[in-house]
Amino acid sequence: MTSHVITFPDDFFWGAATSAYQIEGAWDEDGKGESIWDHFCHTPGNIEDGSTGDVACDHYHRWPEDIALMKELGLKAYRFSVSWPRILPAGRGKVNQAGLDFYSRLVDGLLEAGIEPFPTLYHWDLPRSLQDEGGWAARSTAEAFVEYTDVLSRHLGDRVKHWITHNEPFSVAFLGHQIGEHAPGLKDTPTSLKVIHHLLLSHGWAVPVLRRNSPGAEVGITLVCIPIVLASSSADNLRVGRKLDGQFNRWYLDPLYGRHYPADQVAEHIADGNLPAEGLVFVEPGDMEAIAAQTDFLGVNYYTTIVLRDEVVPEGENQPPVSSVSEVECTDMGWPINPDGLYQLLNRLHFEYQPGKLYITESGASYSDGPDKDGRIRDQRRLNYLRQHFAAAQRAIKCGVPLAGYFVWSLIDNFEWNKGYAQRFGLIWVDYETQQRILKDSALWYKQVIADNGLVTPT
Ligand code: GCO
Repeated sequence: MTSHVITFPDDFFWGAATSAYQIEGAWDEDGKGESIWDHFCHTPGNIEDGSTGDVACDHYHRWPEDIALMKELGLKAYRFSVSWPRILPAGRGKVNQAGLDFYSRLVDGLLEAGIEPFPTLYHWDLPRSLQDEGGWAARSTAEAFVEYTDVLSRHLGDRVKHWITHNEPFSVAFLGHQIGEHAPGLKDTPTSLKVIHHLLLSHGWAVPVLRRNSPGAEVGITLVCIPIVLASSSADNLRVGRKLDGQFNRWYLDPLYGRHYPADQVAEHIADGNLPAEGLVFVEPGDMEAIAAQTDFLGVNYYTTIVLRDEVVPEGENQPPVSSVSEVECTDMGWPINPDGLYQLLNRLHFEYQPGKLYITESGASYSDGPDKDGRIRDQRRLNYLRQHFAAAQRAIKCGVPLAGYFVWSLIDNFEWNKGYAQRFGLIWVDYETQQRILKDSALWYKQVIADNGLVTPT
């Protein structure tokens, strides 16, 4: 096998990502309000290992140590999320100064270390009091989000140059409101459609607020994109693939880029009884224009693809023929590994939607490898995963895709939502008993990639 060296653009943002609830802990400290995730985890039966994010990685107290680790890796950028109930404990109204101060110190600490902060405003921890008023199914939550955006960006807007409004509206809608595996634990597709609309609307309304309070900053949104791999070009496989692509990808991308919700999907939802015959009754005049606000970049979270099997599926059938885990190589999450899917996705997004600039705001793999007897963590599988996906990203750049950065999910092992602490995505190992951090082999390798702004890849 031969190998060759590939390099990245000079100003490429090599980063790592986390989110507030998954790492911070300190769930009720310094005036923080309760979030829907606090409530969800405190309700027995919701989390597979019975754990919570009450302490998590204790990042709320250990952030200086964590920034020192980022510096050691040579990270150029760090994507984190802000906990809305730390800033506005009841979701709107009274501001909690201690919450603002925490993120202010974090941003200053990052800048001092030469690391560009990429905050995400909403990574799923809605203030519980807003859920009591209907959560994202209520239009008033989108209004409250604008208030929160205003408070936060007035405070950090002078120092933050990259803002991400939302993380994965798909997951909020699907996991949280359709299958009930995430907070708030609802199983109600009609409600989830309203939820998506209000999430997207709140994004659109937040864009001008961020532009006003943070002049010159880049503003964007992060979507999880899940390409569908067809098994054949049979009419049935194409039909199923297009439907899934509509559900997972186009329903979010199309409105954000000015194309309204996809008509084929609207028709399906009406046929399935998820929407009334009149269609999208919750869309008010001006909404679609607001959602399509001009942004500076699209953040893409990429982990996996859905691999179809070629089987005839009756119309209206809810379970499409998806390949089983034993048929394809998967990570510990049971997610098929497909670096080529990333290459194709980046090209598709650039070609079809022209978002201007792209960042991979999350990409990574869960493997449970822990310390060997000598204390070293040989997570070769994660390293291979990253190497292959970095190479796919670089191929896309060579094809003209304006990819400007790559954030590995995740900086450290953390609370993986309803899976608890069993799944480990970190470049850095966390011993949850002692809160000790250890750089895994993948982290040491990544450090070298960043230093070289490139890597050696087999051809
Ligand atoms: C997501 C979230 C992360 C997850 C990660 C692994 O994309 O689901 O942004 O919080 O932890 O994706 O599942």
